[in-house]
Amino acid sequence: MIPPSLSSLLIGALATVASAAVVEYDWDITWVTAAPDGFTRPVIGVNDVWPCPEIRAVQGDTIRLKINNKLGNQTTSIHFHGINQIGSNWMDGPSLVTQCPVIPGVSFTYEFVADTAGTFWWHSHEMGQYPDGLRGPLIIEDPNDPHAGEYHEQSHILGEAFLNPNNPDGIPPAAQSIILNDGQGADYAFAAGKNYRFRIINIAAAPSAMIHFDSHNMTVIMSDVDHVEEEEVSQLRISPGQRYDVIVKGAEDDDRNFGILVALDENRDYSQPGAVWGRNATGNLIIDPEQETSPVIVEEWRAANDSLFKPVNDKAILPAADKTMLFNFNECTDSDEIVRHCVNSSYYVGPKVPTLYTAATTGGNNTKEAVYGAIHPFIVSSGDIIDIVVNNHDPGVHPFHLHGYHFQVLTRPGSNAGDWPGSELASPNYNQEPPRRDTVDVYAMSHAVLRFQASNPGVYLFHCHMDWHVEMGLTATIIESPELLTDITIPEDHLEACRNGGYPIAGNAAGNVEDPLDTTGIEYEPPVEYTG
Ligand SMILES: *[C@@H]1O[C@H](CO)[C@@H](O)[C@H](O)[C@H]1NC(C)=O
Ligand SMILES: *[C@@H]1O[C@H](CO)[C@@H](O)[C@H](O)[C@H]1NC(C)=O
Ligand SMILES: *[C@@H]1O[C@H](CO)[C@@H](O)[C@H](O)[C@H]1NC(C)=O
Ligand SMILES: *[C@@H]1O[C@H](CO)[C@@H](O)[C@H](O)[C@H]1NC(C)=O
Ligand SMILES: *[C@@H]1O[C@H](CO)[C@@H](O)[C@H](O)[C@H]1NC(C)=O
Ligand SMILES: *[C@@H]1O[C@H](CO)[C@@H](O)[C@H](O)[C@H]1NC(C)=O
Ligand SMILES: [Cu+2]
Repeated sequence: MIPPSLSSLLIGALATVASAAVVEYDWDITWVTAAPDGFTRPVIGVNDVWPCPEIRAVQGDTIRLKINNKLGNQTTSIHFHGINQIGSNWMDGPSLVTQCPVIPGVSFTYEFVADTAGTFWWHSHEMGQYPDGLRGPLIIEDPNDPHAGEYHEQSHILGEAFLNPNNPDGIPPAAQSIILNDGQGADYAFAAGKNYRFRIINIAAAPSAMIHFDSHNMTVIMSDVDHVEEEEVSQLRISPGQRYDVIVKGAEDDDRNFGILVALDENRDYSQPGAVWGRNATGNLIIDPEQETSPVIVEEWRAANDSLFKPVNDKAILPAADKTMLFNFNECTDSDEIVRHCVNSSYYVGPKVPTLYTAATTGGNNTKEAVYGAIHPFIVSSGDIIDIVVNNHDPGVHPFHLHGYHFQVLTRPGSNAGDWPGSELASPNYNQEPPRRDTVDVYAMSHAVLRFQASNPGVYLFHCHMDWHVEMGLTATIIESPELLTDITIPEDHLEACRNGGYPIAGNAAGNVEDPLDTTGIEYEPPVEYTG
């Protein structure tokens, strides 16, 4: 049974929507051969087609997506990035967190309410798989869009790095090329004086992108799915997982075609003077198809500071935290001398039982960290105000993503600001009207403080969204009100997916039901053989 507090939340949400529809998709997940950057390779598509389709619904609709794994040789799962899954945590998607991996030959259905409007995306949340192509936009239209009528048409642009999955040295691969809108370049019909809304999504595996429209500013209206006060900017930096909705107005009295420059900064500190990013690609705003577009010149990359955007709704900073999750990120090595990414000196190692199922089946022991194994469990209660403090001890910029919530960014200094000095020293400088988002850059040798109020019992990953770093262990798990998870109902086809794959569905991280406090069999070291 769904705990009463959850059902009333869900019913409340549904009751406010007049004409909610069910939007259904039935997808075969298949290998396809494609050449998005001119280089032919196998990619993972849907119904034998790649690029993968967009999911689109209206706020309040129910999205029902059935996937049939026809890959033959890989397991899969789908995450809906930015969707909070209120009352439906088991639909969140990450493998061995809220579900079992879906093995070849098996079908699995996701169903959730599209309760928030904005620009989301969906992607595989299974072993570094989305860089092979299994990802796409998820757009939820707002029936009461405050910007309705202000722009001419909707389109999206995807800044994406296309990566080589062959990686014998275990070094995170560097991007080999950029693809825009799943091809070489992104062209848009454009006209002077008209406004266009762009939904920009970075679905890359690792690199962040700088974006600049030649001779045009962008008016930012949303960061991730949160409305921000309109802000005119010339350059944006967008890291994997992040989205921006912007309006671009065609310049009057200028009928040239204009380039859109997307340059990968590879997560180095772009604020160094004179930085040039050689891996770049252009799209085009086409006014006259007969004309050439002149090259885009950027003198200096100086992206807008997204921690200064102003929220439109729920402006005030939440009250002081009840609990602080410290997340110290260091590079480290495992017992096989393989480089890992550590949280508090240890790396995430996946359990045998999905963490949500462990919480649901270990009774009163589900409030003890020991039952969860090497997942960096952090147990909180619904109602608690939580601060996540990331101390980044790495010389690169890393984008951190939280499942299930859009947090307030209280402080996010630039590079070399050092560790968080503690609440007493830091809190007087917190932004009193902090912007919210679900993926935030944490700068090199610096920190960030992120705040949210727990309100939806479940299991939530917090991880770097550079997909290779997830594989290297850079993940923690927030477990909210486990005592309310003991009687959740997991859909039968989700349990069937576990049985089909030979995964246990109950007990501690090793599947021990009799004695959940016995940690025998829990893995604390990653498998030597990487099977992704
Ligand atoms: C799985 O099949 C695809 C398509 O035939 C192939 O490219 C890939 O290398 C195979 N192996 C693994 C481990 O994915
Ligand atoms: C873009 O906005 C800046 C202020 O943020 C302004 O100085 C500049 O003139 C604008 N450029 C264009 C092309 O509108
Ligand atoms: C884009 O890349 C080219 C080389 O491919 C480089 O010459 C140019 O400076 C880059 N542009 C920017 C603005 O970084
Ligand atoms: C990291 O360690 C600190 C104690 O040093 C602890 O308070 C915090 O909860 C740990 N964080 C995680 C994610 O386990
Ligand atoms: C953004 O603005 C904040 C607040 O003024 C500042 O601390 C930070 O260094 C700025 N730059 C970056 C990259 O966040
Ligand atoms: C925790 O598990 C142990 C067995 O390992 C059992 O004896 C104990 O009753 C359980 N505690 C709770 C609170 O359920
Ligand atoms: Cu990272």
